[in-house]
Amino acid sequence: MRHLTTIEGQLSAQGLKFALVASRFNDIIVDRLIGGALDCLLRHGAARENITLVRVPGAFELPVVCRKIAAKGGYDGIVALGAVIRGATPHFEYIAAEATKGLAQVCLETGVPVGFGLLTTDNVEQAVERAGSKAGNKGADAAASLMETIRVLEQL
Ligand code: INI
Repeated sequence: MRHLTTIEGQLSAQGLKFALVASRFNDIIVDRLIGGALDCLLRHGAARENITLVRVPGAFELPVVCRKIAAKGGYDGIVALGAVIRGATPHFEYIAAEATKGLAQVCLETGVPVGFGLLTTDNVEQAVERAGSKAGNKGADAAASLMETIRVLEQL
């Protein structure tokens, strides 16, 4: 790779403004995702006053609220956080699919990157594993990916 021009993003949140958009549904899980995302951004140089937390009822509401925030301007990126758990709902597939598609659409329509921190799991145990235990913290992962993406976009 020595002779390639390589563009890659640094993991730095310094000087950036973020919105965390988090659902209240399954808040025992989502609160851990918020904590993970916040901790990741702060440890990478974000200022607490440059992070805004917005709460929405459920995962289904994440896209419309993220879209408004992205279109309004003033934020370098958004972390969307939620948990859709199969056991808890017969319409798991619809909510998970619409939230996922909707968030992708927000990124592409507005150009504002959204970190995807929406858990879609078969049961509560799997969600707990991804919210700060065995399988790490997907809120923190989404925040790190967002930072990296913002830094790549800045260079293009
Ligand atoms: N919302 C979630 O974020 N996770 C879920 O697991 C869930 N279940 O199980 O139904 C859920 N439902 C609420 C939905 O996202 C909307 O808030 C609601 O339908 C009102 O529009």
